[in-house]
Amino acid sequence: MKITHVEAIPFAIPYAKPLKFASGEVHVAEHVLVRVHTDDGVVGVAEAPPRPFTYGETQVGVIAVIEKIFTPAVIGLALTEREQIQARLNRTVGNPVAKSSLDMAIWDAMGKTLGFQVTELLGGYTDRMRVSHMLGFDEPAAMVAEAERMRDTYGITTFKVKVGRRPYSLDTAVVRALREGLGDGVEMYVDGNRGWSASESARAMKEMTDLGLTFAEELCPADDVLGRRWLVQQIDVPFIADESVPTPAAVTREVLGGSATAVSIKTARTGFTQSRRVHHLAEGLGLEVVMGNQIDGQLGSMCTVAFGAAFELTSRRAGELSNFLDMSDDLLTEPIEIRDGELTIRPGAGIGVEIDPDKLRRYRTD
Ligand code: MUC
Ligand code: MG
Repeated sequence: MKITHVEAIPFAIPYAKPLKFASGEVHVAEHVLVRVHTDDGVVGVAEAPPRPFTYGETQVGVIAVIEKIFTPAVIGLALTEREQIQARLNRTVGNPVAKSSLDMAIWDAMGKTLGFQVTELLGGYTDRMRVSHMLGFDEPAAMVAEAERMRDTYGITTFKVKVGRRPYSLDTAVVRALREGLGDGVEMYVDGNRGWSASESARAMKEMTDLGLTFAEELCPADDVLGRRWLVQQIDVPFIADESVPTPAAVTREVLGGSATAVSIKTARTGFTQSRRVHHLAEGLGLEVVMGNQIDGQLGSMCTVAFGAAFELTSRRAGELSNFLDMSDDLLTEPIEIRDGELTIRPGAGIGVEIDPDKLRRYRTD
């Protein structure tokens, strides 16, 4: 059960369809595969997707902090000493994606050692989640066609629409076209990635009041403190904090400060250990929760569903689990599949996935 060795392996897999949004665009999944080895010969895996435009982390930075700071801090600890591991990781500020990948690989190793799925160890509420698909910037007709393809091929009926462009009419036209094209049977919400000002956001949301949106996410920066509070009071749907809440403390601050009324939990950013804290906080405060997507590959998406399925609150809403479909390939021996609008936990122990050695050889860049 003791950690003997940690690997941080860079890999790059191109996107067949790049994702574009207000704070950036992603053309290649330049991620890091993290493997935690134990003295029993068990290997836990997880994936770190660095997002420089959101947290300032890069692929080389993730590898450097894992190799130089985090690995020496956790070698020799038992997998079960997770709070001790957290305390040691948290001596370093920031680096949420690097910390989370190590935390999740440790949970995977623990599940494999004990013979339980991670979702069982976390809470075991259910074994599946409904899927929400994130639609990146494009022309209205192309975004409607993508949503129709997701609905017809995978049974997905919940869509998160990226907004935050200027003028905002570019985005309100898309949301209107989606509602007209897909009808009232689909659920839609919008995510601005801080692209608009508070007043632009208020005007855009007013223009879309007849479109039946479920949520609005990060329409303007949380750092525009008074503007953001004013906006949250203007609109009549829950306002999701995403990149403004990289830690449980930030959730408390933003929610109690009136800058958010719902929260996105991303396992890529808070792992399993810190995501559990965010979940408990959300439950205690009575917040709605959406399991978000950090533009994860298949391994990251399985981590999201492992966590989301563990609790009633996180499995109530569709989770953002489908953007791996836009990648040209992935690393798993058995690709994950969305069926009837749902993603299901794999039966095996841990996160329930295996890395294909040939694919890793093909895509690793070290
Ligand atoms: C999202 O929900 O914002 C885009 C940027 C990022 O940090 O995550 C993605 C999705
Ligand atoms: Mg977001």
